[in-house]
Amino acid sequence: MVALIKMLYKICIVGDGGVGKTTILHQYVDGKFMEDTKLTIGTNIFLKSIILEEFDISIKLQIWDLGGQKFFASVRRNFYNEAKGIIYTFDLTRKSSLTDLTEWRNEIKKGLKEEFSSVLIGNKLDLINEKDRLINLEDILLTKKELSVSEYFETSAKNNTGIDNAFRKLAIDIFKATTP
Ligand code: G3D
Ligand code: MG
Repeated sequence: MVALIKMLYKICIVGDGGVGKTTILHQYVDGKFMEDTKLTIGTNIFLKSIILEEFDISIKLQIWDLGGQKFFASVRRNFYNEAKGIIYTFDLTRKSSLTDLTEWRNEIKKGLKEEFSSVLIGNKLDLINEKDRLINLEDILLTKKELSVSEYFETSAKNNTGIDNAFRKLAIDIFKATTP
């Protein structure tokens, strides 16, 4: 099937430093687990093309990976301009990274006036033991509601679990939200 329509969507990935944002993007775009990503300073932009067969479209995702350091907040605000989608990311082994997402949402609300689609990712699934989860699912679902994301995904950037699904869902949400 030939993809007829081509789209370009800007997406921003946010969440506290160390949750795995840059590692997720390396895995998603290059198919590699980077053992030592440097602390992201400023912004990285990753490109990834995907085809949504069911809609006959080809989408280029332009994914902005923002430095998590608080002192960049003033610079960061501009980076949300024109974004159509947000990926909120937390670390399944660090509870504060989940609760901090509400602050991330407040920042985005200030910087992004247009409607946007969003999904939630709990990363580092490979590090947790199902029997004694540090963060319980109810708390995650509460945050999911607070952030008004469409879906929650658990991922491992180490094992490449769940990442494709999360981006695909976000792309579909954006397509549906922006196509008349
Ligand atoms: P950030 O971009 O959100 O700041 P990074 O986070 O991508 O720099 O990742 C921070 C650390 O977490 C890195 O380890 C990285 O290898 C690790 N990491 C990211 N995702 C996963 C995952 O799914 N599983 C595991 N086990 N580790 C992960 P270092 O040691 O370089 O700090
Ligand atoms: Mg980073």
